[in-house]
Order: sequence, then C-alpha cells, then structure tokens
Amino acid sequence: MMQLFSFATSPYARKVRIVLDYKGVPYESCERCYSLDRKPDLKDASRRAEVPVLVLPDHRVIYDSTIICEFLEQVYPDPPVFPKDAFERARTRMIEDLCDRTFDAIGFGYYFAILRKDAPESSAMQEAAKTECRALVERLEGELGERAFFGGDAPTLADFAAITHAPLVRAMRLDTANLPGFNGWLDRMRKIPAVAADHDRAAKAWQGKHNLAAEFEGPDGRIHWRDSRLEWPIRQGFIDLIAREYHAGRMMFPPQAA
Ligand SMILES: N[C@@H](CCC(=O)N[C@@H](CS)C(=O)NCC(=O)O)C(=O)O
Repeated sequence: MMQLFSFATSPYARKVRIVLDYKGVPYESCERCYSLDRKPDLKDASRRAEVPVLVLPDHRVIYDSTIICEFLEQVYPDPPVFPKDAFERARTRMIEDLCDRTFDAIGFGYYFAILRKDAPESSAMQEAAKTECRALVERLEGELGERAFFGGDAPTLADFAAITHAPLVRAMRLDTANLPGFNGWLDRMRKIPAVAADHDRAAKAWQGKHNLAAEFEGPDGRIHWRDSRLEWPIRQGFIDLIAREYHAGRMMFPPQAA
C-alpha cells in the first residue's frame, strides 16, 4: 500500500489526502512534521523534509503536493480532479498555485503576527494579512463567477487547494456577506465526503495538542520559513521584524534539497 507522510494542519498534505479520499485510493497515513519531531524517516524519504511525501509500495518517492496530485490523476483517473479542456486545466493549476502561494503566505504571516503579539509590528501585520486575504477571496469570487466549482460542475484540484485555506477567512472574521458565490461554493464543498473528512481531521488537530506556538515553533523555538512565506512579510514592509527573528536565531529553513 502507498504511504503518505502527512500532517493534519498542513494545507498541502490536506490537499493530497482529499484527492486520495475523493478518488477512493487506499493509503496509509504517517503524521510527520520535521520542524516539530525531527524524525529521520521523512528526511530520508525527501531531503527537504516537507510534507506531503508519497512513498509507493516499491519505495519510490514523490514529493510536492502538486506533483503528487498529477501522479495520482494519471494512475487513478476516475473521478478526475483536472478538467479535460487544455485551457481549463491550466486555469485549475493557476488557481491552485494562487492558493498555495498567496493564501498560505497570508495565513502564515497572520498567525506569525499573532504569535509575536508583543512586537511593535504585530497589529499592522495582522491588518495587512486581513486586507490581502479579503482581496484574495474577492478574486476567487470572480474566478467562480456563475460556476458551482472553479472548473464547472465538478470539483477539481483548484477547489481542493482553496478549501484547505477557507478556515483562515473565518479566523480573521472577514465579512463575506456580499460574496454569495464564495459562500455557495463553501456549502457545496463541505458536502463532499472527502472534504468533510479532512475538515474533521483538521478541526480535531486544532482542538487537541496543537496550539499556535506548538504549531509554529519546533522544540528549539525556531520557526520553519520558506519561499513565499518569506516573501510576504518582506513585501509588506516587515523586514525589520524578520531581521530580528533571524538575528535572534529563531528562523529555520528546509534542509538543503541536494
Ligand atoms: N511545495 C510543497 C510545500 C510543502 C510544505 O510547505 N509543507 C510544510 C507544511 S505546510 C512543511 O512540511 N514544512 C516543514 C515543517 O514544518 O517541518 C508542496 O506543495 O507540497
């Protein structure tokens, strides 16, 4: 059976688990978070030690949620998570990419600012995240238009990527009353069994041993930063806060990939 290195609150691992469940593919899940538990098996499987990582029954390894989902689509084409039309397929990937980079970076910045509540930048950083999140949800509303899901009548990878970030909109208490497309989409998504199961897993994780500090800081108090999560606070002008984190030795990066 395939094994998935996963983590209950990782949007990328959640996306892959939703796709596996949606397609009815059997797999064994292994909860890992390198920055929290530093167990060597994840790093042995994939040098960057990020979840998700899919290990095939013959021990071959695939990392990165998008690459894993493309593999799953080819091996288990039914039900599909990509549209057939070439442009719509590219559009699905663009929406997925938008969620993976932008939504994730905004959420990371928002929770980081809450965690550093005593920093002088904390409230401005939370506000910047809320403003950008609002703009992003409006953009998604536009992408939905009159469609039930981003790709039309059936959900695709774009929907599964976006739904893992939807809790952020509620956590920020953003007013979405004038976004009927987004709200209708949320209702439809929550009725999909694979999405409901993911929601239960993530909610249980948040209520259980996970808390904000535990989620962010490894055993030595360092926070795991990478690409778009680092770009966001610098673009927003919070470079001094990031520099203080760096000089205080509170940052860590994924292990070198090669
Ligand atoms: N591009 C990767 C990103 C994966 C990623 O950033 N995973 C995070 C969790 S959300 C991670 O494993 N970070 C290392 C850690 O926290 O230990 C993907 O799509 O799979």
